[in-house]
Amino acid sequence: MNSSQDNDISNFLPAISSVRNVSDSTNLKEVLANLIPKQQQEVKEFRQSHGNKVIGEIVVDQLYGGMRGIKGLVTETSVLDPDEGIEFRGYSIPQCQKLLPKAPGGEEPLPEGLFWLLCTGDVPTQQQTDAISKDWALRADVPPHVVQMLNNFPNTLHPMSQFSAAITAMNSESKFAKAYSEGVNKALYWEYTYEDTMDLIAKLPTIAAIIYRNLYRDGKIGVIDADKDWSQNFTTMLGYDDPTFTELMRLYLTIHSDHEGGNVSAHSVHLVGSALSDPYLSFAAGMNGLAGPLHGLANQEVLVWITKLREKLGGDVSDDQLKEFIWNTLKSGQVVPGYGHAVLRKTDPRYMCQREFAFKHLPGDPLFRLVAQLYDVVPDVLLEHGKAKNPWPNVDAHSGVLLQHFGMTEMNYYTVLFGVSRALGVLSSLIWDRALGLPLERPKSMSTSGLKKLVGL
Ligand code: AMX
Repeated sequence: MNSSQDNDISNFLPAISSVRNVSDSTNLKEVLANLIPKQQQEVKEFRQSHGNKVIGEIVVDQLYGGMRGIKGLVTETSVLDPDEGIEFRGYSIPQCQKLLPKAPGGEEPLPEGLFWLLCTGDVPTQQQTDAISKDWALRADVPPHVVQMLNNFPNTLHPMSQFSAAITAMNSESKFAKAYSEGVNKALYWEYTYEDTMDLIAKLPTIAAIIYRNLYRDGKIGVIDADKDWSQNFTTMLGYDDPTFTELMRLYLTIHSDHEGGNVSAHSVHLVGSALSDPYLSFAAGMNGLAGPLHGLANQEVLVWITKLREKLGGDVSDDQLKEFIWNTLKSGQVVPGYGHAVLRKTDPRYMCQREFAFKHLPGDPLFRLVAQLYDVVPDVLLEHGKAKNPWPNVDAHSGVLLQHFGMTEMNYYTVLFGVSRALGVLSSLIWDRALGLPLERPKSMSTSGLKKLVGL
């Protein structure tokens, strides 16, 4: 059996019924101010008419099993289907690649456009997207105490720890925290959350670039250009001038942004935000979750694992050698990084679009060929192993190999890039959490003896 699913990207492309855009304004805050009362009303009416409706049942195993499948959160920005993968406000990744505005001469979507889509549900115009690029470029400066803190960190401190600490320390700038301390009306929370969100997203590439240049280069970062897009400014600050790398970054920052609300990073941001911790503190919590090896750090783990594989087996490897290496990983009680998923039950479309990018831009790259070969071999081994509910690759199986190709070989750094992107999804969600007045999150927990009583033992 050949395990690889058909890699024709059109398989993931449902019909585009109608492309929505209802506003010409290039001011996102103004657009949101018009949208929010309508959505508040819709939710109010829905709760009044259906608030008591039963939508599921919970079995004991789900409490011990990481709450898989329990419908317990509202997230407006994206929905994850086990078979089709992520939909950003109803649009699949291939649809976003097609519909979202591009940079001049570029083919990949601008993440700024995706952010507009996540916030509003509308595919933005080029002008609306460009307005976000400009706004973020103007907000990109990082306060001196954060720069100083980053410069003082030992180079042994993991980039994700540096990233999270810098984000936490930036809450000195929080407009939400300031307004709250001055007694702002709760109806205005979303506006201050919006301002913090825009400031924070704008500053993340600068923080990420300082960490990269401090750890792996000369400590100096390039200058922001207000006429360039967010990804172009990011790659310039990182010190990369290959336009294809910038295109990769536009795609990368778009596809890693959001994966509905239950994943560890999104859920952490929502949970901490529900205590009205400001967006900086809430986002830092999400980044600490993203730094876990079963979540975002898997992109680093994949490269570490592949590097060990190459050290052991050399460059040209047979399928049988690969199988043996994979079995050894499993027998030693480890997971195969980059494979499996808590929700998805097919190959991750984020993997597929990175594979498409590789076929287009680096078809002969030896590491890409190895990753493609693994796609043919790993699923059968995982199926035979019989544990993983999903034997197919996830987003992290592919991202490192693309970054390596363009010279970003520092695998410890990869999760920081994931984190910069994740901000788009979890912070646009946080704006909506505040707009809809979602309360403090406080689910009920049970002890085993309490559960036993509940089932009649
Ligand atoms: N290799 C080996 N075993 C795996 C596996 C893999 N890639 N994926 C799942 N399994 C195992 C689990 O460890 C579990 O074993 P256990 O019963 O002994 O505890 C069993 O299969 C059932 O797990 P599951 O229900 O299929 O998955 P899950 O929802 O519990 O976990 C995930 C999902 C992603 C953590 C898991 O598939 C995994 O560990 N994958 C490797 C790490 C990885 O790639 N993470 C990145 C995910 C995407 C992301 O968040 N960035």
